[in-house]
Amino acid sequence: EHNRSIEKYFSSIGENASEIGRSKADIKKDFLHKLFYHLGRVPALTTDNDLYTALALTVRDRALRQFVRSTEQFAEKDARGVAYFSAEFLPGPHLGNNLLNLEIMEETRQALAELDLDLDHILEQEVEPGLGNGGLGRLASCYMNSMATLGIPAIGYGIRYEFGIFKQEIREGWQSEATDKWLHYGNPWEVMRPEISYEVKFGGRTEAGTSKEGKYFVEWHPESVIKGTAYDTPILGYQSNGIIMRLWKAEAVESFDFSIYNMGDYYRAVEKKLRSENITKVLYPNDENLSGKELRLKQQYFFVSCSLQDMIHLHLLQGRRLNEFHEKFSVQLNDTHPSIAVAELMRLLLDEHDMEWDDAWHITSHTFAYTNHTLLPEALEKWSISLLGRILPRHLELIYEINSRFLEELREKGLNGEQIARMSLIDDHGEQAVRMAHLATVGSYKVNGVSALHSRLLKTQVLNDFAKLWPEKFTNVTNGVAHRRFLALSNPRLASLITEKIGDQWLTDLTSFRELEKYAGDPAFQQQWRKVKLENKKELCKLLAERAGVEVDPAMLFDVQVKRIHEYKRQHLKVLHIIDLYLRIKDGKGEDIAASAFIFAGKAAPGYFMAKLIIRLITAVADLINNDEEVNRKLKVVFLPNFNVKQAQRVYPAADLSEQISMAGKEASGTGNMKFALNGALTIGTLDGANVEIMEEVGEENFFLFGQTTEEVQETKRKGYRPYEFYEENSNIRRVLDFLVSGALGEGDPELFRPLFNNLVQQDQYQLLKDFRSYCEKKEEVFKLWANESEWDRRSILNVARMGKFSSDRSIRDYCENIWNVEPVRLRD
Ligand code: GPK
Repeated sequence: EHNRSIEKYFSSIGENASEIGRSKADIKKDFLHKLFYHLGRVPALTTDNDLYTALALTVRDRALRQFVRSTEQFAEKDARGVAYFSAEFLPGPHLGNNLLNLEIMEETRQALAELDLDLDHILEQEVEPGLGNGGLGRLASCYMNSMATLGIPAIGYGIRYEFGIFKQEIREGWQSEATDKWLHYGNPWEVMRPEISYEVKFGGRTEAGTSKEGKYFVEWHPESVIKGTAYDTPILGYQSNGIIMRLWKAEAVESFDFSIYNMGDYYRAVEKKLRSENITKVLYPNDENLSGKELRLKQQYFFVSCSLQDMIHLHLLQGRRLNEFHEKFSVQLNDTHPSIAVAELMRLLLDEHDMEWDDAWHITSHTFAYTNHTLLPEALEKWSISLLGRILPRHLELIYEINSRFLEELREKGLNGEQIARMSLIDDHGEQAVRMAHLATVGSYKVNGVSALHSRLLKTQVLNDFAKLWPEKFTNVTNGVAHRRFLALSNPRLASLITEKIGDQWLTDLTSFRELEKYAGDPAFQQQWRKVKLENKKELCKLLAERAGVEVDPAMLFDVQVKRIHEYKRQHLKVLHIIDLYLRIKDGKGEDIAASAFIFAGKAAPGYFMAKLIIRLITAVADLINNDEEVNRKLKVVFLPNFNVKQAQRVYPAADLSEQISMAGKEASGTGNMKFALNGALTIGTLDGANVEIMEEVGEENFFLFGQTTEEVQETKRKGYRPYEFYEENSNIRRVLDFLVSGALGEGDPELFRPLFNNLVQQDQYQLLKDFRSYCEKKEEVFKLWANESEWDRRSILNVARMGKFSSDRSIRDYCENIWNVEPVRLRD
């Protein structure tokens, strides 16, 4: 039943702009209103968090208005929509970004100034939602911003973790982890939707039967049922549109019997409630490594089931028939984390909506598209049959059925037994397990990698059999970044300098940066460019002093590597080089070395020993160098703790050199590489992931390329790589490696870094020693160029000018065209 008065008011939200104004006076009035009436604060007792919350609520009203209007317009057009399924989102702080997208930054700043309040101080209060590990989660959030900007009818579905990625602290040089209590002060951005909730079943058994009409059916008698409730956060695009990120929180189902007579049962019921809520308690902190934990599987299934039920509900609510589901929705699977969705949609259609197998399979396999984000074998998800069968017995049956039909198809095509075993959804080596990448590939109508190189390797290696079978299924979408957050918002100095020169159309069309090329050689422009960078570096210096206790001279070359700590990303390659420089200076042979600040940041998975040891190595080298008067005017080393989106926004604008030094073939794309270059850093990098395309765009002459290619890496391995030979034959390498175990580092314990030493000398699976010389030589070129200020600036300007391709707006357009078949809806303002 519709309420006419409400409906009338609703439509006036669109027409009557004064309902929710954008002027300084409106913002000021609403802010005070929120402070007094929403938070109930008297001026004398107002805290910084109250001010932040009041402003956030003021802005959220405006964001929700955009979302409501966009939704109405999408509905009117009956447009095909996208559901982005992701176990991770890393939105970063919302407030500043929303002010930018609503174009009310200045009005807000002034409104607050009239109240003697400082916007920047208030922005600092926000605790960001760390609901992701790194690149994959951040990519999902960049895509949300671009989908909103382009007017794609989209929704992001995920998990409302109560505790996000741990907070990293450095204690005596080691990483230690603290719980991320991001909801402690409340979350003003979300709207809880108690009426939007679904039941999700777990465990138990299935029972097959035949109905009166002679129809075969299966009933699932679960062991437990958990309720998922929606929490919506508006995500704005630039200028007008808004979409939502819908995150599910697990709760006990209401039907729980709490009216229990005896104490024992009451406590049992309470325990059950607590167990239910466990599902969305905490994000698993393993990046590109499977946990294999039961709770993780439950998380994946829980959010996927809620989301699909929600979509079906919406679909039917709009009076549509289920057999056109795939015509109305495309579901993008962000890696295999949500890939159980293939079995779940089948279950919903077959068991809950009485559909026949062939119809259900047609819909399912035309609904999903799968993005692969890594080729690392240890990251390819597998769930053991015994675990899967225990938690999701019905899904295991369905997976078996999908598999037997698929294998039959392969047999008909004449594939041999070996090929068929390789492609099976079930891995028979050791403990039987379901290969989730195979399930996702079979159940999707498109599969994509995240850079040209990665997509090629996906087709020729990891999913080669599938690519041969269904060549047209495979495609590439090179990653991109939200340039509004990572340039307009986080680097306002550079943004205004650029806008002064070429206007502001770049905010919605990054390719217009090309116009900067003609100023690259202009000495006056170069000087302004340099000044911006210097100011940004001064600001980063404050952060480094505050958070890492290291004083850095902003005139130094800021050589930065920030990303998750992983052996394949080779942070230790950079460390080996730093030790080499240190030893050279100690030898009195350091004249040609540019004064450099080597900055690192990134989290290590709590159970990843080598990654943690690499952090310890960085802090040990930092202690040694920063406290040595002979070298510390020339070199500084800093490990900035707790890298997150907020810090990233301060780091990228201040970098001179971007380190993208993974072993070729291992980094699927990288996105930090794009953020650095967009902010004017030059890149030293291997031909890996999107580095290849970055170099293509900016020109080889403006990129410090080193190391082996993917093919060379594979050739080295094939021939039997013996890193010990490099240790023996290259005196530089030997000197640096021996230094690791000399007792000069750490607490004087020569055994501290022995595991690293041994690993490099004996295995070195990421071929650091093989690439070491080439890396060092490239660094000499870097130092030489650094001495030539205007040439460095010219290349920096050219890098920025040629970054147009790497906006996530372009990536989303690619998804629309190649995968989703969705048209942007031009929205009226
Ligand atoms: C890939 F497989 C995974 C994963 O579990 N987590 C993650 O962050 C990253 N990634 C890749 O390592 C990056 O190369 C890539 O740019 C990013 O995903 C986004 O595609």
